[in-house]
Amino acid sequence: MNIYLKKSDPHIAKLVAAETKRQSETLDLIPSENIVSDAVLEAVGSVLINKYSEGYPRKRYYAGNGVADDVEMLCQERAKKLFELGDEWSVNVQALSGSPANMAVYFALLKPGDTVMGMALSSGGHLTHGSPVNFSGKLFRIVSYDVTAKGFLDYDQIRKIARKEKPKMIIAGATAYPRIIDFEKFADIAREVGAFLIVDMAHIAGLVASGSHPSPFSAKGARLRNGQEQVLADVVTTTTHKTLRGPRGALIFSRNDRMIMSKNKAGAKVSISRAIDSAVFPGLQGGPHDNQTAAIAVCLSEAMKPTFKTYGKQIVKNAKALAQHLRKLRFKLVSGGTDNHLMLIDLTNMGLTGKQAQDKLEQAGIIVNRNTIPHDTRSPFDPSGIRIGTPSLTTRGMKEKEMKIVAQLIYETLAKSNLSGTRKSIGALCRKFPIV
Ligand code: DSN
Repeated sequence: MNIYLKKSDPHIAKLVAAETKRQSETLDLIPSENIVSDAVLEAVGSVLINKYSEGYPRKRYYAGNGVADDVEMLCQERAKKLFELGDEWSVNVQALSGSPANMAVYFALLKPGDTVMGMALSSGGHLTHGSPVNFSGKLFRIVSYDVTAKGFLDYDQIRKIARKEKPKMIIAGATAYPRIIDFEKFADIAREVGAFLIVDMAHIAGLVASGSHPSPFSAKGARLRNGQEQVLADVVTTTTHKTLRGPRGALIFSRNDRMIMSKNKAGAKVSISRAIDSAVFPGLQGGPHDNQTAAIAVCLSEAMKPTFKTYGKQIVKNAKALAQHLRKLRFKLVSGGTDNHLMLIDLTNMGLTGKQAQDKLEQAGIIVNRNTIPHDTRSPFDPSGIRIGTPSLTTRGMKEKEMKIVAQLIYETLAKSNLSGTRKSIGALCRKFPIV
């Protein structure tokens, strides 16, 4: 492994080896992380990295882009096929990651100062859903919605806020929400107030692809009078490296049959998709990372295999099993459990802060991230909870039986002061389910 790197830069080679060892010998419960296939790794490390291809397929600014065009078009075709999308949908595969993807949507559809509704960071929303420290909160007028004290979305409350504030854009999606998101209700609210509905499905894309979470694209079975499926979101963004199990990257799906006023040509109209393409390039980025696009295409093809369907369903089964065993061990879970790949543990009854728990778990070999719980009174730097999820352990092949062991190991780590026995058990479990 890494024969050239070892020769030319032993220092970096050593660090890569150390990270490989760390990943192999710890249990990764961070719900936004996963383990990519060797095929994805090879595509990321391929010679496509050498090429500049500013522009879009067949409309590039540099020569020599025949292969880059084929890679990008194949990636687009696979993305649409995976999520079963028709001709009315287009997909941009160039945004470098989730935040630039969301930024492109804001810049395509809105003017600075326009009103946007998104989930508050403290309730589980993402920074780009309107946090005051992010471009979204700095450039736009944000009206955040919260979850209830028990941790659930309250759609009546969201509708009330939308009616009062008349947002131009509503964002549905989260980074720390353990329950199903009702995209039909969000679509209904957005239509009523005349807002664009943007779904950020970064966390759950793999679950949507495997049929383990309702689709944000259309309500299957619900037909409009003209016989078309009921359309939900106008735009769907996602990263490609969480439950979708691909490389770092993003996809922006948008309706090419919805027209808006052009920002570049007074009085002219363009489709949402066209406006988003222009916002990504040349609006925000230069050349796309073609090696990353190729690796996304690989992960999309992997996600079309029947084994991925089984994988997505197992992620949820494992999360439910882990939640059940944690509850038996007296852990308090926000909303009482989970419907998806993650859960939030409220540590307030345990005399521990999120940071203390995160650090102690890391010492034992369990990797989690501290997280605010709804209506947290502590700061995000040392909040009252931790967030855990099952995508990575499920990739390693663990099932419900192992989730009982993992729950017990979390309990022991947080309850005991001498961790040597627990550390050994974690090491043994990791060896039984290797990452490569
Ligand atoms: N940082 C990601 C997460 O961990 O959920 C969100 O972008």
